[in-house]
Amino acid sequence: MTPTITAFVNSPDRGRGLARDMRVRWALEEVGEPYKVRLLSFAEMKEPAHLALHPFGQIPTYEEDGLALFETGAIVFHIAEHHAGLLPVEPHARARAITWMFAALNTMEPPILEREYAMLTERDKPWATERLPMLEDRIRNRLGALSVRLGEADWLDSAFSAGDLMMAGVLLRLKSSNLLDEHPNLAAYVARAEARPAYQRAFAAQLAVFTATENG
Ligand code: GTB
Repeated sequence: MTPTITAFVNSPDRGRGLARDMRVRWALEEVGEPYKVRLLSFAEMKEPAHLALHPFGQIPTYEEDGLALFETGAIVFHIAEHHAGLLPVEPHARARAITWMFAALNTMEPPILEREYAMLTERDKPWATERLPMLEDRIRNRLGALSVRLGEADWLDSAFSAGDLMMAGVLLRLKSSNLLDEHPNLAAYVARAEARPAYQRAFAAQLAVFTATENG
């Protein structure tokens, strides 16, 4: 059965591929699995029908054969577990790839999100100019360590995996800052991920939603 995912009908990122359905679309494209998309407004995301799928009233969700999932990490992991191409078969390499997925979501993404929220909601506070550099230094700390680990490699653990998909998906959120460029190997890593045909297809699909919405 073709899976159905949910996405914003009118994404606040204006089609820049930053909403989290992008990571799910990308994973599905990597494994060559066709999918359907149900588009939702913010209001629809908070209605009972969607809350039954996603307790926090967010996107993305994933439905297939009576299974309903939420949380991008869980969805991408499910896709990677059920299709070849995103997780190595060798057990240790597989466990390491899964570890990178967790590292992306639990170690890299939180300080990045904290900075985004601060920029969106705290800019007018008297202490904002003092807090922002502190938040950016927390991100720098993580990027520095990740940069050392990646070194000159193309991907985090030899072949591209769901760990790289999740890590690049998280790092992409920094593209509008100069933080990534402080580490040329990380900037190149993200560019390599974006150049993947599966990423390109996923990006085009989510951009088409925004373009269609814009044009009424
Ligand atoms: N932990 C969950 C997951 O990983 O799936 C988080 C899901 C989540 O935050 N979903 C957001 C959402 O539904 C959309 S992606 N928000 C609506 C709500 O909570 O009511 C987050 C997002 C939104 C906007 C931009 N942007 O404009 O750049 C980027 C990312």
